[in-house]
Amino acid sequence: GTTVKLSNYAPAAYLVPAIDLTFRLDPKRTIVRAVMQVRPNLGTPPGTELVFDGDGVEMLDLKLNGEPIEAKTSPDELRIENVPHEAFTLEIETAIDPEANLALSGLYRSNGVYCTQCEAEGFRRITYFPDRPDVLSVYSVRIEALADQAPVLLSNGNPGESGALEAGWHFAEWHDPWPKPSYLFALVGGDIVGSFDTFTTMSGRTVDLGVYVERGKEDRTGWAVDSLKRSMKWDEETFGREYDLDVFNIVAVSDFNMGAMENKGLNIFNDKYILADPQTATDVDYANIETIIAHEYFHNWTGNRITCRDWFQLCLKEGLTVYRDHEFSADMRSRPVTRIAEVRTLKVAQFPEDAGPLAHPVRPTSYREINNFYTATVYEKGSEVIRMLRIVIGEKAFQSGMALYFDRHDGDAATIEDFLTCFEEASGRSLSQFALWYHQAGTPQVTAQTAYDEQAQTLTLTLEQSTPPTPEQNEKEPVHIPISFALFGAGGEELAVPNQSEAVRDNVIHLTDREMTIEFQEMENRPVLSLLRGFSAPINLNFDQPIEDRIFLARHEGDLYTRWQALDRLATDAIISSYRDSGGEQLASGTDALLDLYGEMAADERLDTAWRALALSLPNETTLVREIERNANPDAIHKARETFFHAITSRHGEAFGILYESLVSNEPYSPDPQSAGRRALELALLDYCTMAENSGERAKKLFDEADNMTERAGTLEVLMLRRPASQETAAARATFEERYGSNPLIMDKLLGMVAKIPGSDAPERVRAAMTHPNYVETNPNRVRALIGSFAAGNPTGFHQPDGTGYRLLAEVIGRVATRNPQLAARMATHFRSWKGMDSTRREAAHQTLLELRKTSGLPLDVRDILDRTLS
Ligand code: HT7
Ligand code: ZN
Repeated sequence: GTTVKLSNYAPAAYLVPAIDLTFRLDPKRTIVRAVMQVRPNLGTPPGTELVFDGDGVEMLDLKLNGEPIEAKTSPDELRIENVPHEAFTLEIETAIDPEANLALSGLYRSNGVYCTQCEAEGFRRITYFPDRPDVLSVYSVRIEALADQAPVLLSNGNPGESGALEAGWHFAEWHDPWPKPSYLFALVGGDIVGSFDTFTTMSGRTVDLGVYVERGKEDRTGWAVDSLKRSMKWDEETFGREYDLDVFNIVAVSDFNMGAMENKGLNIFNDKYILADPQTATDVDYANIETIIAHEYFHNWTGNRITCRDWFQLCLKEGLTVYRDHEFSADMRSRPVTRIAEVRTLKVAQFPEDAGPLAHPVRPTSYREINNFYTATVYEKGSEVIRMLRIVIGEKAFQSGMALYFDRHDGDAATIEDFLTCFEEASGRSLSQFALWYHQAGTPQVTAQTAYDEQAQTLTLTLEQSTPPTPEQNEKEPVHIPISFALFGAGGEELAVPNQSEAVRDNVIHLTDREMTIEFQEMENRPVLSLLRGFSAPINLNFDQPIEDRIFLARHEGDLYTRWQALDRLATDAIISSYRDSGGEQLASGTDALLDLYGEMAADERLDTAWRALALSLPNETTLVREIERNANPDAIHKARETFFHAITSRHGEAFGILYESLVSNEPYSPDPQSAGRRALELALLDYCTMAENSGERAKKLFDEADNMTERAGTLEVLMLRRPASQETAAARATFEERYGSNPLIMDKLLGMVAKIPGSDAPERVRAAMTHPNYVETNPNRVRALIGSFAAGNPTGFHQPDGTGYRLLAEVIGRVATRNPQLAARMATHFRSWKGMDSTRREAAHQTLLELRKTSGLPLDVRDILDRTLS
């Protein structure tokens, strides 16, 4: 495969202002007739060859202005040498095989339902087309199908005519008035069932809403419909964005490569992110559904009305839309609690990417396979960059910049430069240094040091930044890092900090040079400094702050996110010290005050229960492994974390038991954040109690009595991970399998638990689970639940020193690669941290990767990841 470079961008030679598509749906041979209005782009010289993309399509018929024409056609390209230098009509008829399409890109069948996935380059698997986001067309679609096979026929836009045809066939027509790129095209046909509602927009228009699912699942759509209506309202209230068609449909399918897809007026979802009721979905499922529905809906403006000029600009829509869904969730739920979850995700998914061989800028400049750039860096770091932008230019300028962006670029295929220009104009500031966040890969490291001068009553803060080298970027410039901060007096009161300069204003330090020194004056006593409040920048902060100060912040910091951050840092440092000092066998010295804090926080009823639950959940093992950076031994990390967990348990086990009992409730299930918070705290405490009592009794009791999936799955997970070989675990697991064996999404939860049981026999356990009839390797949800959870969520199991974990992953990748390259490539990214392991593991991973790369016929998606991982 060749490398695509941003620097080679050139506008399309031919545009397609309108396209009429007719599909005659057949499982093995669907016929697609496309009638395109084509015209040369401005600046296209006469005589320029027309080149359209294709991917595995069979050409049946080709006409230009109604006449057959000579062309060079291959399955992956259409070339026509002599086309008129004016508008003309191109008619293309192609044949495709949806049932054989296991790559889940283009038109495929999921459980008998015809559906499409065209982002990024799937439309070319349907017909020949300039399949690039800067070619915008008005689509009219006619779908014909057997009425009993596909009674429901959907596409983008508004519905037109529909009716019966000969021999049991029927048809439906759709028209989308908004010009859109081909990646937003969608079609669905199947025996699916809709749940309907309406939404009245701010200008008083009625929009018909439909959420379609496979037959039999229709009573699990209520939460999705509710989330959609709240998203529509929120975008009107927050950004003044109104929906722009008469209908908005969502279809849930069971085979899908990602979470969901924002096709204009017809979002298609992985059904994991639609289906919910108290019996089958957990609180986390409810929260995920809410935020993903919002995300896809928000794309209607950030992505669809304003799209991307080319795929290098992916973060233009993805980073911004993640930012918007984060804000939505913060408004729907608790802001500090959602912020904690965001930062945890960033640290578990994006920081390791940025620290390893797959690191790339938020806006990359080259790729071999675009599907490999739907990454945590583009999405999550892309969102953090916008959050920083808001801090850097201030609330008012940020809001005007957004309004200007929506206004100026509506209907455009835009770039990051277009986006930033709006904020430069709105703020009157240059963003040329800030733009480095889009161009430089790697997580900046900031070192902070303080000195208090009692005589002069000053606190001096010295800051230093650097960004480590990343692939193809050795030298890094200093970036503009907004560091929110506060100073606290001994009584816990926040001290007023007068503005000092442009660089230190409104409780934000703008670190723009490599080094900076700040003096805080008139400090009668040594204040406690809280740095990086709210995680105001995606950096690694290296601040050698006295433990007492951190404990103080964990008690008194007024911002609840930052209070958690102080606690998280304390716990991380304690666990890493234990790892370094004793291989995790012994608790680090000086942790007494910290251990006390856990008891205090668990019991503090002034604090939100969801926050208390997060405070009790210790730093993630994967994050701890990354913090070690070099020669990591995941077994010792696991040990150190367990030792710390044990210490909390010994100190507070009894109190936690009493607290736990006070939280168990027989109120009927409700997914609201308060009730979810109560369950989260209850389950967090149960984990400690189960260890303290060395018994699964409490967990089994709640498992038996629970009326909802959150507590059933939560208790089963406590049992499976804390007491894998106990009687209670076996009994609960058997009941769970018996009750939910026929619901694959619930069985995925069990697969995830099996995958995460730590220890050397983990690979064997995963191998055994692979033989279960529920594990179907053509379905991405199954593979992600078992293999993804194992590789990403079980460091001791995956990083077995003898390489059995690595070989297991490699085997699965090898098998999946031939059917579904995108899924296989994503699984291959789990090797990304291999260089940070100790030498035994490193060697085992290296051998496995080299072997895997030798596999013949590996698709480009997988080769690209392996080549970069090994480089
Ligand atoms: N924009 C969507 C990305 C997506 C996707 C990309 C590649 C292959 C399959 C895909 N399915 C969905 C989803 C989103 O970010 O909203
Ligand atoms: Zn998105």
